[in-house]
Amino acid sequence: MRDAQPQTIHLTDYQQPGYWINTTELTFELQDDATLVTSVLALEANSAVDSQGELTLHGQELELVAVELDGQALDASRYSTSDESLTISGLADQHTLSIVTRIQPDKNTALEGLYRSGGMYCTQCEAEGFRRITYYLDRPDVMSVFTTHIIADGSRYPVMLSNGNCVADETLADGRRKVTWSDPHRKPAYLFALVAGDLLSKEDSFTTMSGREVKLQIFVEPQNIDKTDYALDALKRSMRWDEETYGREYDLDIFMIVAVDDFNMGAMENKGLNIFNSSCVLANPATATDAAYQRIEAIVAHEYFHNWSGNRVTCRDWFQLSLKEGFTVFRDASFSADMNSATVKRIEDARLLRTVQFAEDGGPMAHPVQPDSFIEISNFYTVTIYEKGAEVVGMIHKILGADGFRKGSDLYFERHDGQAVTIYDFVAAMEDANGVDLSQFKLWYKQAGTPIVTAAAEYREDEQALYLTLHQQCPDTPGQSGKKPMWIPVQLGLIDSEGNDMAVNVSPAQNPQGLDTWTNASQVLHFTEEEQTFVFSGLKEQPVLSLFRDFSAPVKVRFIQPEEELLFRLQTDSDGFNRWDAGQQLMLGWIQQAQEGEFELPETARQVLAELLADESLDPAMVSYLLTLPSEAYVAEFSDQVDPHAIHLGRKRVRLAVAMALNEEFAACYQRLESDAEYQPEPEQMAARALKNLALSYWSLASDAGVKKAVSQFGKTDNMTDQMAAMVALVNSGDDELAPKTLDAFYEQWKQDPLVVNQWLSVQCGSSEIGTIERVKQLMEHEAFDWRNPNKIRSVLGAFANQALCHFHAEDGSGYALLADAIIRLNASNPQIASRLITPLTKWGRLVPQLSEKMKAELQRIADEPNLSRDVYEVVNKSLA
Ligand code: B3K
Ligand code: ZN
Repeated sequence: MRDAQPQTIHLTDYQQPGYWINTTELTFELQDDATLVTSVLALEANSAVDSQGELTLHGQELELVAVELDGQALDASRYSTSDESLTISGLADQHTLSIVTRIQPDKNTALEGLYRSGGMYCTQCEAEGFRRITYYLDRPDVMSVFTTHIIADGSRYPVMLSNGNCVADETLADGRRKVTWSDPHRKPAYLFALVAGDLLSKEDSFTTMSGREVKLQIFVEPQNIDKTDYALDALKRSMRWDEETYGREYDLDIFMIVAVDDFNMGAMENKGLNIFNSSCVLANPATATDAAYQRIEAIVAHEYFHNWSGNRVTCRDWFQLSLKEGFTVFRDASFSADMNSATVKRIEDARLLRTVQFAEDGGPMAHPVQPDSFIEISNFYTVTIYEKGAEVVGMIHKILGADGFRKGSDLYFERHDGQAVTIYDFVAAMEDANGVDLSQFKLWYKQAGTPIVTAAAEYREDEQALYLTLHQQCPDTPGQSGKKPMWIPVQLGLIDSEGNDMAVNVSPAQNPQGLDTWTNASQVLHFTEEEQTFVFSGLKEQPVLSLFRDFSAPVKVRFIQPEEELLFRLQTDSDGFNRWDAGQQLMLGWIQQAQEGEFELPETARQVLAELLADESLDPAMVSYLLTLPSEAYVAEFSDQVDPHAIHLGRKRVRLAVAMALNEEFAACYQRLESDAEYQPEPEQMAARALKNLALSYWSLASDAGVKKAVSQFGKTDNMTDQMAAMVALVNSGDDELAPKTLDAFYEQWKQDPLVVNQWLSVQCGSSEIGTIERVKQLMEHEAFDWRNPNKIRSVLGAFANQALCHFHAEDGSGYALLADAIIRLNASNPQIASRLITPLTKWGRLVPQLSEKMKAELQRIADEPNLSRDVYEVVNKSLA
């Protein structure tokens, strides 16, 4: 909690530290009332900086017990403390500094630093949690070799883990157990981890490409031991993939994952000891949906990949966060694309960008991929840093091609292994390995906001040529105006009347700097000026244009294409992503139309959708996306002024119209895909289930036969994917008896399993049918709810505010008030979670006036609270500015 006005930290103020910490030896004595931490640091002055013998270490909520310098108690005149620091003066170039602190893991509800989750101790140090353990230079450019001793009652904490390898395990004279871990790799403190608990582990092994055997272990609470197989399998596939794709192998003898229930985010890449939110690692067929399996696969891969992109090469400062996060998300996305359907992965990425990242980029918290300033770094673990950052890396990949990109990443790892570097070091490696100048491209890292690309095409029959004029403009964002044109890779295709891609000649020559990217296989235009006209010649007929294939740049596209061209592309575009995109544009038009009055599905569209449903040659997962309407949040992002109730109504009408018009087709599709095969979490089965359950959701909306089928699927299935899909269909059927009956039955069946109960909470709170304010309030009083557990808060309040939009935006403002009350409460206990929950309230600027004012008033009410955490203070004040 702050006592003065929170300070803004600027990238331009970066300075190297005055001292390095060569080694760090930590001893944790875990006791019931408190934990004693002794830290012994080998300090060495940084010759590049004149520190005048003064060293300021970070610290937060610490009780200082003792300070010794070179074995002697330090005189009180030589040091001073504040709420957030310990300053020592009169230092020479080299010292051994020992510090003893006492901390209270039991009382730590912020879930940063060392805390208790259920019966176990665990840590979360990124970004600045280590300073809640001991006084330290808690900044990523200070890298040290860590040794960790853990002393505790061995019968209560049979498992005691830290980074690296276990080098000693002894019993002390007083009967306590002491375990020692040593990590040979230098690392910043944010990668430190400790776990102690009564845990079981599932073990496996992996032989690296150079023939070293690595022990793999997943630690869980005993009741979860049957939920570890999939994560272990995903881990091995990730390890192999990183060897094959990037030539990188693992570098310790052991790799451990620990599942904990109370965790602020998904998972954490601590060196050799990843700590996971249990929802992102535990799965078995009965309790986890296909979506959960895929999330687990992606997050296990993401954290593993950080071992190179993040740990071996880390960030110089937190403004460089996207160096590791953007690159690592790009890597995990490529992995998921390789493991499953690349088209579907791209669709999911684009959906996230368009609904969440574009909203952030267009709102009060907009910031560049490399921010210039922040108040609280925890607020910058955003979709912009992660997902837009990954898109920026993806554009480098598109510009350089796969081989060029690999040359660049090889050079990057070779140059910077063991270092803490900047985003521009990454770009420089890409440039140097390929002899390309990416100066203009780097604007993607510095300019916030989503560029808008307007396209106009004219076919000149006499010349047999298509003139394509592109114009780009990037809107102003807080603190940034007058943006420069960016280098935008535009992947495109020209489609003939048969639906085939045409061979293309383009002028002016589009190979800047000798880049060989314009080929008929990979048609990437380099659009670098504010306005540019490209001429495609030798076209015997007027083509249908397919722009930004594969979502080749994170931009908004303004290109008006008639309905029949969109339908044609939905049927024929050779690029699966753009097939989906054409369909979404079409459906968006329907939803907008249906906001004005009743809607009937046009017959031509009905036929195309029917053909897609029946076409067994297509990937069913892709078809299920082709037939999914844009979400309300997606539609909102495509509206100038947002009226959530009109959007809800329009979408509901279109959904019902599609369901009615294709009732038989959905029934037939469902029946074709029904299967008795034993559940496996593998791509082919998952794809079939996705389409089958999509068919069920429409079928149950329009006919009793569909509802009956949902009831029977709910009752007899061996897997959560089908059970959950049936439950969602029944909850949303509008049947006042069936919905509560199904929910009660589900809770009775699963009340012992917290992860399943969270899904149960989230289905209700996120439902536009039943996720009313009253229900959310009831569920916050339910035995299944717990204010200390972030997963529960997300399942209830996150689902409500982000999905049940017609209730969240209740006309009287009560939805906003409910959320604001929760934020105020959580501000005191868990500022990070409180701050995350503000996002839905930051969107007041684009809402219809009557709602906008009510939302803003709730933000103001939060701002007026005393004792706001830095986290909440920053988001609320920037949103009101
Ligand atoms: N690096 C962590 C995120 C830490 C968040 C700190 N507030 C997980 C990840 O991106 O892999
Ligand atoms: Zn990450």
